[in-house]
Amino acid sequence: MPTAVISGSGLWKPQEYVTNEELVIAYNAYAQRYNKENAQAIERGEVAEKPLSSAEFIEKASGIKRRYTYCKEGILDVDRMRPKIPPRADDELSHQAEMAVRAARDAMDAAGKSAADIAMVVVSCAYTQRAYPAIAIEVQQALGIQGFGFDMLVACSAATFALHRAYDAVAAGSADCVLVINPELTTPQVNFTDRDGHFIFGDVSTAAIMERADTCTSVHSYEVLSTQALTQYSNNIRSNFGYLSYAEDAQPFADDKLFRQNGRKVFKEVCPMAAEHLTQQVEKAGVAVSDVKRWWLHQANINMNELIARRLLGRDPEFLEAPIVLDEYANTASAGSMIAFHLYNKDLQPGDLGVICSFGAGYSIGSLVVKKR
Ligand code: CO8
Repeated sequence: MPTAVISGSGLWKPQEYVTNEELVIAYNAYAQRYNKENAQAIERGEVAEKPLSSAEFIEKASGIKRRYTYCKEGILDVDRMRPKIPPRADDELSHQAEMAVRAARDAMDAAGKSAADIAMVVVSCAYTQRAYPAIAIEVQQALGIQGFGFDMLVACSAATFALHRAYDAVAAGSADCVLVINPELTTPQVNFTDRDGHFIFGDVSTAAIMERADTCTSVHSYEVLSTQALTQYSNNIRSNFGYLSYAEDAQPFADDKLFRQNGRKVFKEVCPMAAEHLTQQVEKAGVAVSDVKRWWLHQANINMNELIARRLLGRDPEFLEAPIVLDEYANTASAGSMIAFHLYNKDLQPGDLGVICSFGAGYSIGSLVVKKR
């Protein structure tokens, strides 16, 4: 069986970003106007008053200071409260394909691969902007890649689960070189009028190349020692957005069609699941937790990551043991652990071990144990 390696990673981030302070000013103005307009119904108990948000709470509860936005326009406009993304014609590169292509080129450069080297393209993320034609096939065409491509949706575990598929393909011999891309365009699904969730997400795109070890020429490459996935059904993170709205005569952009969660429950349930999964995963790879030099964890909440790292290590982690990118990027769905990997892997030495791990909606947990070559 061929050995599979991650031979390059890529990152593209938008130029625009929104700080907590900007977000809170816009949300509070919206909430105060809403409460004024609905004062009598609130008084009668028919409508719930909108509570105010605070930048201090957001940073303390999540570790987030700001988030990149593919399109900032509209998000802070109290008359709109959502991004204003200009539509593109069918014969133009779609927004999400453009994000994907930018990160893909970065990963291909890092791995020293050209379009001719790649056999399979997987676009995997929390949402694709349409069902078909697949974004992966559009990206394939834009990059001039032969072979085949397909899209995958696994919410926050989309990147790790796609890397699993890439590993399987390389190991089985069905593709020698795979391009995995995670164009996370999350802000159109954020309810910016909801105090509990308006601060959580940002937009970004990540990519990685998985190939056979014997074709790898990259300076920084990682042998995949093992992969592991776990899913367990939960309604605690949910979006009902989907194509049935048309037939259900449902409002396609109602609150239940946007991202919503019971964050406290998710925190309590997912932390022990993730810690247990990771312990089993490194055991399966035949290594001890203490041998792992770096944990590239999913980035949803700083307190969550610190708790999981403490459970694993029995002490607080050093920054580089489990790097955090939440302050700058916020939660970027599946891209979080890949941003951490991309920014913090080049200092590792040959033989050093690391783990890439995601956890989130589904619930879903995915991980890969890797060794620097
Ligand atoms: N400002 C001020 N106060 C607030 C705010 C706010 N914005 N929000 C809540 N509060 C208040 C609450 O009302 C509460 O007040 P009280 O104590 O008086 O009742 C108090 O602050 C504490 O509230 P919480 O208990 O809710 O606060 P937490 O400390 O639990 O923090 C978090 C909330 C940050 C949401 C936290 O629970 C969390 O991060 N949980 C983990 C969630 C998680 O990991 N989710 C994964 C989601 S990502 C994913 O799966 C991908 C989905 C697909 C992508 C979607 C793209 C759109």
